[in-house]
Amino acid sequence: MTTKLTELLGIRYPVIQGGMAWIAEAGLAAAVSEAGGVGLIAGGNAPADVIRKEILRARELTDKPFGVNIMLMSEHSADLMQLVCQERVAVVTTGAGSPGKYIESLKAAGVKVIPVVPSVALAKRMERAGADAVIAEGCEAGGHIGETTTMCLVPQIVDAVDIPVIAAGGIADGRGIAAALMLGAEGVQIGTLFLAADECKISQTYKQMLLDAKDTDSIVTGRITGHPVRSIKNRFTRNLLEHERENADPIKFGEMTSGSLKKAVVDGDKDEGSFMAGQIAGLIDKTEPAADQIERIFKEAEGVILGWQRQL
Ligand code: TUI
Repeated sequence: MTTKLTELLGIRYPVIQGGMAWIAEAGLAAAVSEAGGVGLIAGGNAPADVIRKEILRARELTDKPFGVNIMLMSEHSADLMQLVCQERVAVVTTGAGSPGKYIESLKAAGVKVIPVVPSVALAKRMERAGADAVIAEGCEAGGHIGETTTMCLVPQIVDAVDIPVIAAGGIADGRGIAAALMLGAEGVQIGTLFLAADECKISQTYKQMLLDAKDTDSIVTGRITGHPVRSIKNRFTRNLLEHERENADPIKFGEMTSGSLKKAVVDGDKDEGSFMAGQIAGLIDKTEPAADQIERIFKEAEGVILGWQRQL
């Protein structure tokens, strides 16, 4: 499948793996890249020396292009920007803020820049600042999200910018990919499905919660802090929502959420962990190697598109 994204990055399938903090390590990134997509190492809140080791480890596992996701709320984001320039990583995606001030130096180092944007206004700003593409991420996605759905966000951003638009949020099979392409996207970013990849080393509890999740099992917390997060409903999300309704103290909220993603990913603490996942979790019912996931969903997409063309 050839699109502006496959041409921009020199890849086989137009899919970028989500930059899931604490989760997306070299092993997953390399597996996705080896399979023909673009794997990402998540910077999360980690310092640069940790991510440097992950970059070197990914290079041992694959000679295909991979990237780093830089979460701009991290205190280490400026150091990570320097690191990816030094290491000349193929591509950087960003989340939870605007990477505007870094784009010039990234491009000078030959790093492709693809910011995640939750709005038309930020997409336009990123295009003016020199971004190579944007990821339009709808609020169906897991983790930190904006307010607009993928279905509404993607076509509006496609109309507003000339750079390629990648659709994200709610995509986990070939129908989702085909729909994204119909909306004018040049590719997709997929996070939640890759939680079920064999190479994704999260706790068994996290995997099982993902496989068990139904359509209505995710919920958004944290609106009072201005940083809403979607995760799978559990005691932790119930406590947070109760706090939001009754006390609404953002500082206490920060204390309640601190360390909760690690509790999900590493400890498998089903009551106190933050099990970030998108609304599409309900569609995911099996684990398999990342390469099988990618081949399966793109074969499905091709089938959906060809079947639809035959009807015309
Ligand atoms: O970043 C994500 N998803 C994430 S980051 C994360 S770690 C975290 N944990 C708790 C609270 C906050 C973060 C977990 N999941 N997706 C990309 C994304 N970026 N979604 C929304 C945005 C975004 C929001 C505002 C991007 C830019 C933005 O700009 C505001 C501005 O500066 O104009």
